[in-house]
Amino acid sequence: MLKGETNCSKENKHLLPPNIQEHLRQEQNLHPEATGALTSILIDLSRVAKSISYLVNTAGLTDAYGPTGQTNVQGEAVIKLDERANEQFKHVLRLNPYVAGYASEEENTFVSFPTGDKEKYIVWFDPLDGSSNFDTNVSIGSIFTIYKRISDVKNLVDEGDFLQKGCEQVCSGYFLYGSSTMFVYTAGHGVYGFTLDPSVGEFVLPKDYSHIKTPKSGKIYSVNEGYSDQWFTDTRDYINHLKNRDENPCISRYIGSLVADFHRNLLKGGVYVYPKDTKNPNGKLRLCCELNPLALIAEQAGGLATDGKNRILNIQPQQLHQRSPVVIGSKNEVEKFSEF
Ligand code: FDP
Repeated sequence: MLKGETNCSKENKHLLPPNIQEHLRQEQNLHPEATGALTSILIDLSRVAKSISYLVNTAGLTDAYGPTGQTNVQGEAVIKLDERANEQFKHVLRLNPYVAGYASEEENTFVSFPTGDKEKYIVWFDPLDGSSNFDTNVSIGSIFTIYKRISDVKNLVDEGDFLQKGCEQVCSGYFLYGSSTMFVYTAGHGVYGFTLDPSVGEFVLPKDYSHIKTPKSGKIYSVNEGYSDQWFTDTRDYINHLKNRDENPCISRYIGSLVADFHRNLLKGGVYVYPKDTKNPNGKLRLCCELNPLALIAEQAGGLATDGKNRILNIQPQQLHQRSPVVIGSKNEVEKFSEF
């Protein structure tokens, strides 16, 4: 030990927080049955996060703002970065030896890769969520989820692989392009949030973001109140209750970027609601590529996610781009919705 150095400082002072590769290796070592496939996919996804983060941060310099002129499968205007982010995911997943196919929020149907014995996972992703906020430099994100394929490995993946219930997810997460870029994921053993250190180009795990837990109750409600004239009574009564309850009345926070709204509420506590209403009988958000991944994160952090009645993770998807209403966040506030 050097002069003046304590045991404590010797252990911790100059140690870097683990980067994502080190963290995933450690996690893999805890599971002797692990083959390294999931680690490999997550490391590849962290590269996708870095490249999209770069595209987001330099968009004003590279003519990346604005629409392409196309509309996607949802009938929404595709912006240039939607397309570029989608390409980043596809390119990296196609080269990963463990991925048998993917489905994207931006594309009509899934894509299968020629398979051998190794390709046992499929990946669902939303390449750029909240993209209508992008041109104005508001926080946006990407969402992904990974399932084990259930079809025979001798065949190409089929639709059934992509229509699994959310409770079958092996791992899910999101990238948040905010005041810093974050990579948040769960593989069913807690939620971890990495921050991109731009000085070295690595995702590192700050101590406070290891095993993220969401407060059991919170005072934020997030909903687009511009649609309140279209709401059904249950939603209206519930939101009124949150605002006017005696203990801890809620305040409104709504960015209109799902990942950013979800992430804030995850850390601070509260509830995000995208309800069904008279114009949108199934709400707006997509079950497979948006709600299931976030529901798994919410539950792993101690929160809940329902469609108002049913656990999101128990819903059997019937269609690839199926929508669902959602109430997601702190346990107390989500449970309260069922009383309305
Ligand atoms: P966007 O259309 O900009 O991609 O999933 C779509 C989404 O954004 C979410 O990110 C966001 O929370 C929601 O739509 C916002 O919808 P409203 O404008 O209807 O509130």
